[in-house]
Amino acid sequence: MERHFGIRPDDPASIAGITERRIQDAWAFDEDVRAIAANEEVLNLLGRLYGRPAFPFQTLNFPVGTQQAAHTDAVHFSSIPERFMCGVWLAMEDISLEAGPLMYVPGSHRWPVLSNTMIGRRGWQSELHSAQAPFQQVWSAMVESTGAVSETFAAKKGQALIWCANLLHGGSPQTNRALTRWSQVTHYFFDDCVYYTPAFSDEPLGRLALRQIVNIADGARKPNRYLGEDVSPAPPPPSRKGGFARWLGGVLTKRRSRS
Ligand SMILES: O=C(O)CCC(=O)C(=O)O
Ligand SMILES: [Fe+2]
Repeated sequence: MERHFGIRPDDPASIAGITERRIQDAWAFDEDVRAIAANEEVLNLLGRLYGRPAFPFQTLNFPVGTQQAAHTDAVHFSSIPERFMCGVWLAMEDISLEAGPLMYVPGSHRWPVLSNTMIGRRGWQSELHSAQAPFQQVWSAMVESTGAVSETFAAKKGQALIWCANLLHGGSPQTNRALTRWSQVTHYFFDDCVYYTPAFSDEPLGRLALRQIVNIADGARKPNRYLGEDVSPAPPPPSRKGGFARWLGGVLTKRRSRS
């Protein structure tokens, strides 16, 4: 991992100067990342907490703090029924307060889940540089109006924090640019749900940006299931022009007009 990011542990300039600040889905080529994501104890714990089997579907590895504004993962990854998603953030070293530790807003996981409808925005086939951006102001207003106070997680190596889909979390400011903050986030869904991206969906119109999910633990595809029925779109025909999104739009329109 250090080599991947061009970091030399004894060279603070190599840390301060890194250009790539995260790597997504390193599980596909790094067995350690995959093993952490598929850890049996974590899967068993999540299964007990949520009452459905959990499976990992995405990993993120961070060499340094993200300094991300507080957000929920529920705008990126949601499920039907809602809230069957969580993230597990794992410290890969003792995290200094100056390295920009993870922060979160205790209790915010119980707040309403924001949707495009609630903020007066159309999501379907929209383009965004960040799926979080349209919601940022409302999250800040919710924190202000409730008087909620954020906490930082000054984690020791090996400690983990589970965030529910709707928990506000982010990276606090990194005040020392020479410090690493090695950490891994694994995102989990639970069995027998529909998996989709709310930021690009208009739920009241039935326009769902469905996700094609693979279980990291065994590499198997996880179908989108609604009350036991497989509602996954068939894979796009290879020769068709116009991309997956347009094809998916067609599938959903046909499905709607049949019912
Ligand atoms: O590690 C962080 O600072 C936050 C990461 C995060 O928000 C995420 O992976 O969903
Ligand atoms: Fe997040």
